[in-house]
Amino acid sequence: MKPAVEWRQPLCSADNEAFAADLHAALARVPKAISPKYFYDEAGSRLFEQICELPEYYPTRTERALIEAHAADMAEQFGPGVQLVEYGAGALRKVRLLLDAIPRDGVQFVPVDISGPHLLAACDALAADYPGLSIQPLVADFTRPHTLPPCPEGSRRVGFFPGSSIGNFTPTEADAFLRLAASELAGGGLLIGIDLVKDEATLHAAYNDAAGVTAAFNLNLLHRARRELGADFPPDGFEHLAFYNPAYRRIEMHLRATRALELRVGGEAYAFHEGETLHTEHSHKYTVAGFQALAARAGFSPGKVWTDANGWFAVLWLEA
Ligand code: AVI
Repeated sequence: MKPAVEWRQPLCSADNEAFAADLHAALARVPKAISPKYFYDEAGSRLFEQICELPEYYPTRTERALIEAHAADMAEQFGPGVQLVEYGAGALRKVRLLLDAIPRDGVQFVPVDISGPHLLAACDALAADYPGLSIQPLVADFTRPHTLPPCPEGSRRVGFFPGSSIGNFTPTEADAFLRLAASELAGGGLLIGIDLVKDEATLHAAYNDAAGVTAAFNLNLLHRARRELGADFPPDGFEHLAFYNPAYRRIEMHLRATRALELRVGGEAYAFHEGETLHTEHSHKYTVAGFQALAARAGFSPGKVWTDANGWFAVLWLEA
């Protein structure tokens, strides 16, 4: 069967080169640390989708329920014509709830994601379910300079950044992203989901699920390095580690060496001592006021806030 949309393009070798360069830098630094963006190859994106359905992983279902309950109110903030830019678009599930609340002819949808095949498959599915919707996917790292399609005349450009993905940025990266977003969304706004500070047990369980899916997601980074770069990380040489660091209000994920290791990546040798970790992700938890202050420094004015009854998650409207 013919695909609903024909914008497929192969990922370029630059993706592999960037991964190789960043992995070398990650293994050479002390302590060893790499950007979590490399989790999201096709296998990693699939594992992340499974995480979102886990009973322990509350952010996805809590945010989904918030958007479901308040989509019309959220869409009202956008105005009548909108170019909706979803940053780190993934499976395009949550945006459907918003799209259902906006007249189809009043929206151009621009999903931006680094994982090309995954994004394009999600766009096919969206196009099939929303005939007539204008979709302009962009395969790009949205944290780096990129060019959005021009905003249709009479429309406001609105960003959508759900899932508390901003929590995976360092404070410096979050500030840089918000500044970039404030500038490209000027005259419009940003609808953003943030995970809130809460009790440690709930947080710990969310990143140490009983089924081991989060562990597989974390370890997939090493499988990816083996597959794409020929790195010789031994399969049993690392284990998943995730804990809440209250000083930084963040969950930290690491890959911990189960024994002393010597390994090679593309001709370079690296050593791990037993227990040494490669820091793979941090997931910052915010307060609403703290996040609004961060956004204000980047050029946004605070708008409406929607939170659940437990106060676990918040969706914020920010005017750019
Ligand atoms: C994508 N991001 C918001 C997730 C999070 O909760 O920080 C990634 C994740 N890592 C482990 N589980 C989920």
